Amino acid sequence: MDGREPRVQPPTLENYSDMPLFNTKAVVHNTGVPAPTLRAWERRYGILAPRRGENDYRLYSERDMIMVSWLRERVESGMTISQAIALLRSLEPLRKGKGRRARAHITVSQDTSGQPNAIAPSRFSVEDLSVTLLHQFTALDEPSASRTISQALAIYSVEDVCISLFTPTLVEIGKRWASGELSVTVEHFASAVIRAQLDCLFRSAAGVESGPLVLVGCAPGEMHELGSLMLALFLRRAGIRVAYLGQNVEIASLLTSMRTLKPACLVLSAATHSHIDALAEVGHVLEREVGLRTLFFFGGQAFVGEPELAQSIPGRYLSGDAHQATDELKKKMTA
Ligand code: B12
Repeated sequence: MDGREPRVQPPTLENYSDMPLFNTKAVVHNTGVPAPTLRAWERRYGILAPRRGENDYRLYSERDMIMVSWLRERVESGMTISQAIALLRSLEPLRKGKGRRARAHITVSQDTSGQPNAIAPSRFSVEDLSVTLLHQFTALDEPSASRTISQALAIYSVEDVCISLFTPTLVEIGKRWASGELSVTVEHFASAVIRAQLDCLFRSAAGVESGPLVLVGCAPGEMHELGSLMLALFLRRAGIRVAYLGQNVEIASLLTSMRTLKPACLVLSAATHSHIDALAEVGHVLEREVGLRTLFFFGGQAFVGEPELAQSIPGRYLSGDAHQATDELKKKMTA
């Protein structure tokens, strides 16, 4: 994950005693996991190996209890127990500093009825999740793709999922589409699923109702909106009051709203060169608006590797991804 640590850390098991001291009742009491579930985890996944005390009772260690509590938390966050155990096994080597880059690996999982179900990741690095997601998008399998996204969100922050999972997956889809390997239907399907997910995160993030307003949208004519929607989401999560304007903003009516609302910033995104002139036009229109003190920012894929293209646009160019732009805007707004 581009050097970023997963949000979920594995339990530091070696810090706890492995002395077999606790009976099943104590483990149930301390972890909240019922005894039959504990025995099922033991039997099916071999994760616990209680020793036998007097009267042949099972005895667990403090280390066992920490592991059981950790697994319970993962299950509560939406994983199946087999996924939680796979996650534990894939995080352990990372924590011990022996992190070996996990090879892309996909398995067929089973649902609760024991039936084979859709492709599910057996490892949880973003690279592996991306391979799984690509597979699910290609199969137009929305329930599985949504489950993979939920798993990613259970492990990584929203920002990391957007920057390190969604963005490279979409870029890969774009490459495969351009080379004819993947159909436009799959491209549309994948962007619709991701857009719905971003929209859901955006609507459910607690938005502030006062303070300087930031308007975020796409340059006139620009239909690539996922980058700007991510930016709006990150800004909202950073505590900034934001309104998301969507694709292809229409400048005349936007200006009417801006005269009333007096936003602190307008931030527009361009993904392709063909919309750079439209950004320049917005900049010129805003320059002519005497009395409107809105700062005009722009950025996006169109400028990557060619920042000189920004010079013709009256406004402030923001380089970097949506996460870096959020930090930058936050600094500017609190300065
Ligand atoms: C999905 C997609 C579409 C969807 C978009 C759906 C939607 N609701 O957004 C649809 C089907 C509409 C589409 C249409 C087209 N597309 Co298209 N599309 C893509 C694809 C596969 C993914 C785009 C995406 O969402 N990426 C993920 C986002 C998150 O990345 P991003 O936009 O770069 O944003 C990141 C940064 O740039 C930055 N950022 C973004 N905005 C901002 C703003 C600021 C201020 C800052 C600081 C940072 C920032 O932060 C983000 C996170 O890191 C790309 C492939 C690719 N390489 O991206 C092709 C791609 C962009 N499309 C391409 C093309 C050619 C087209 C069409 C012309 C195809 C056609 N013939 O119809 C049309 C043009 C439509 C238009 N008028 O704009 C080409 C562009 C080539 C080029 N360089 O000019 C690409 C690169 C595919 C390719 N490999 O050839 N597309």
